[in-house]
Amino acid sequence: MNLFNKPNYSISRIDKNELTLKDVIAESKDKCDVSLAGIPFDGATFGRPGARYAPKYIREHLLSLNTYSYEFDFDLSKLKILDFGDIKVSNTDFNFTFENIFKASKECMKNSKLSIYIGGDHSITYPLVKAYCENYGKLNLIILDAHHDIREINEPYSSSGTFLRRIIYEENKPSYIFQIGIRDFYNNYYYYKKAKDYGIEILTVDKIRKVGIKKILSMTFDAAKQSDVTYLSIDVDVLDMLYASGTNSPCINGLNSMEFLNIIKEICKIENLKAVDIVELAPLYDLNNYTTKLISYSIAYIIAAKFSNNQ
Ligand SMILES: [Mn+2]
Repeated sequence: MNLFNKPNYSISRIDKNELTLKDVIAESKDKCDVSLAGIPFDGATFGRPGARYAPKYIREHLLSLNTYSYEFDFDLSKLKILDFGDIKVSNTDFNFTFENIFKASKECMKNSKLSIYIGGDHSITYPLVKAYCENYGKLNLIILDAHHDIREINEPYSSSGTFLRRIIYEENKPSYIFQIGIRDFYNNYYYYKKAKDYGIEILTVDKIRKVGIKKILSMTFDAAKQSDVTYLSIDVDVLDMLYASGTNSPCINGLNSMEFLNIIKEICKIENLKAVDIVELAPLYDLNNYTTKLISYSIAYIIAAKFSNNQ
């Protein structure tokens, strides 16, 4: 069975001298440097759904970006970037969805050096991390998020605030877990203690600012050295709500766009970084598409940071 739906988007060109990402995206399922896959699932959202529209909105913005980065002196057209399309999901059927994500991600990881998954709500990270643990072994999980997401699992109802607990309950679970960008007043002490008990390394926004990005992220490098693969999961609400209105649960006192990109740049230095997911972008709440634009830019930035030698 084909696990993907073909994406459709319309991007118009105004200048024939401009090379955009759309021009360099390949569609054949060959070996490639970067694979992209959308996961339009928000069936687990508790609150404001709408992350199912993110892959469509992000493609429109991402693929209309130009390919050159001054910062990295690198042109993305040097790479083979493949769009697998959207993984087939059902917003009312968790089992079908998670199974499809699990299987489809194996196709992406097999065919590319770096896979970028565009969610969807945060529940999609559960089948993805499970697939990477199974395929690679020791996994180093780095999460950018305002929240712990380790609520009790209460079947059959589930919210996206449970994804990490699902991951931890698996037999094949990550060896290291970092939560970067955790916020005051949006989490409670009970889950903070639980997160500590689970061995999660918690890096609050305050701590990041006090210690500094480079220094604080050195512990993720040490964990990566002890691991077979590193997986980065980005919840859009790690950004301050002034930069990210387009999300289920916007929170104040988060990262600004420069801090966000600097953290990403550091993490992209990790050699065994093989997967990135970006979740919880809800375009219908997004003021003037600002969040969508920032996230699309950050995807291009991740690719340039990862594949250039100019860090
Ligand atoms: Mn969150």
